[in-house]
Amino acid sequence: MDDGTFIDEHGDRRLRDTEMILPVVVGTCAWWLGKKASDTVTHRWTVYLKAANNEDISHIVQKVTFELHHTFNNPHRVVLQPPYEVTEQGWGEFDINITLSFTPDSREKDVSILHRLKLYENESTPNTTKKPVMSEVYEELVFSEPVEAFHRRIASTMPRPAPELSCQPYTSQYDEREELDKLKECRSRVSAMVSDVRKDFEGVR
Ligand code: SLL
Repeated sequence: MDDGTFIDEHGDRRLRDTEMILPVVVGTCAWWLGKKASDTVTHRWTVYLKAANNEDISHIVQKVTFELHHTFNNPHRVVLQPPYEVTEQGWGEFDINITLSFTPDSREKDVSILHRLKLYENESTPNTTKKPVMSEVYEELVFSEPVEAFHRRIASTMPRPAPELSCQPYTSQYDEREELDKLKECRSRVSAMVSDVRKDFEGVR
């Protein structure tokens, strides 16, 4: 009888035609040090990864690795427990590679997200020590046809709030519904563009 599962090539039972979506936010939060700033230390900043709804995801995520610029001591920072964040001091903006590793029972491959540390607002906005410069991106991690046992374990775990990030008061609230609507609108705009291009192309043939 078809119970909606199948056995993959490694012998794991998986859920057919099922997607598990984990909405996350990666961000940086940077404080200008003002009078305390020196040439090499102008800012204190934090890079972080969190669930978009601020829930604890330590039952899904085994570790988060933040790859800093090589000018930092030990640039490869591994965080095993939430809050998933690294705080540092420095002078320059750079791309941070953030790698998520999932719990072994998920059988999921690591996922990497590149995020740029932002220290400055646009040219017309002066530096201030009153509030940090934020840069956040919402991402949806998709587990397609997840391992059944992993899916069951996640579904039966009581949700609980994650420990607070050091810049929690400045992070945005993400409404999942709203983000999904935005994604849907982008997709339909892209498909409209594709069909326009196709029509133009057919016109010149
Ligand atoms: C830039 N491409 O030129 C970038 C590099 C590197 C920032 C930025 C290190 C601080 C320390 C630091 O802030 N590096 O020495 O501990 O703008």
